[in-house]
Amino acid sequence: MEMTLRWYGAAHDTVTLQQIRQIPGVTGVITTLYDTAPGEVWSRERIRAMKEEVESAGLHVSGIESVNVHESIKTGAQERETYIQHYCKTLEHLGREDIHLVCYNFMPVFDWTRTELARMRPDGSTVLAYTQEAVDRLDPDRMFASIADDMNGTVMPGWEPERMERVRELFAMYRGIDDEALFVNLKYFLERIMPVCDAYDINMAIHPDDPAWSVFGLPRIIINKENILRMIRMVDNPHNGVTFCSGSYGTNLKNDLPDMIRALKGRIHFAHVRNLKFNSPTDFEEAAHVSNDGNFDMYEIMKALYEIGFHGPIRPDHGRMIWGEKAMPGYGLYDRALGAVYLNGLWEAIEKNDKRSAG
Ligand code: DNO
Repeated sequence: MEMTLRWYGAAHDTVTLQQIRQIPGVTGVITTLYDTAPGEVWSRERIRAMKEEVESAGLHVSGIESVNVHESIKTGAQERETYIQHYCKTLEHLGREDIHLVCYNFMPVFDWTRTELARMRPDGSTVLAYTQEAVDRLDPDRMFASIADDMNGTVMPGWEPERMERVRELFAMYRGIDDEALFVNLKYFLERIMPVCDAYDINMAIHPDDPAWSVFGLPRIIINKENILRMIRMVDNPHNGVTFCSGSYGTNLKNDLPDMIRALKGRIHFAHVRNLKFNSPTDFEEAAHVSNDGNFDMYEIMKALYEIGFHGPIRPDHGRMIWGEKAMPGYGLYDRALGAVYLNGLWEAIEKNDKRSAG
């Protein structure tokens, strides 16, 4: 595996490439062209400039998170043909620039959902948190307004003001679309892009829905073992793979994370590894990466990844806001750096044990 950090680009991130370069064991970044709209074709020139910037800092681009999917593709609207062609062009351009990993999601309207961006933990750190009660009480407009003030002056992925302005219209587009219809539209999209992925060796890595259940009555399908296996099998091509995100699948305590990892052997192209602390099954907050700060056994998660021969990029994910840092919530430098070092340490121990027992 390769340890990486997510980076939003110099114009959008509070963390610099130079800082990332100083985290021991981190060799690559996962990045994007943050100012592109879903459906836009990414030019080769812009991709090349992004790569050169990263490489001149002594790092490399390990993958893209995300190339966002236009809503018309998710809803199966007529304009999807144009947007699928655009998506294919972007994939081709990435492949030609030697980038071979693309993370995306198929969540209607919202990307991930949280109800608080700065919940205080007993040690004074702040974290992203979710409580179903708040979602049941608020409508999406009001929820957006209540969290917009906590973004520390940044724009969070999935919560861009342009998207929020269109929230009602976006909800209307999904009227009549249930989980089955969303599966059909995902299959259509994947079948159309796979030839390009084959030609340019692009690994597609779908990100799970977060939280892993329906919010505001919208359909959500990438939520558990059964559904993700269905998705893998319905378009049976090794380029059709997943981002294994422990923090997203882990929102549903019924999901057995190491078991899911083993079931997805060969199809996990990218991993987000983080921990959650549950106060009740429907109230959770994000935690430090170490096992004893949350509910997950991080050793078992890393061990399962090791055992399936995972060799893609891993990134520590989110993390607490600590030591007075002001950054995009979940994307500060300090706690993610601690996470990277911890996860690298776990991996090293697992690898050593394995080699020792193999004699
Ligand atoms: C949240 C992220 C997601 C993820 C997208 C992938 O912090 O994990 O926004 O990047 O869902 O498309």
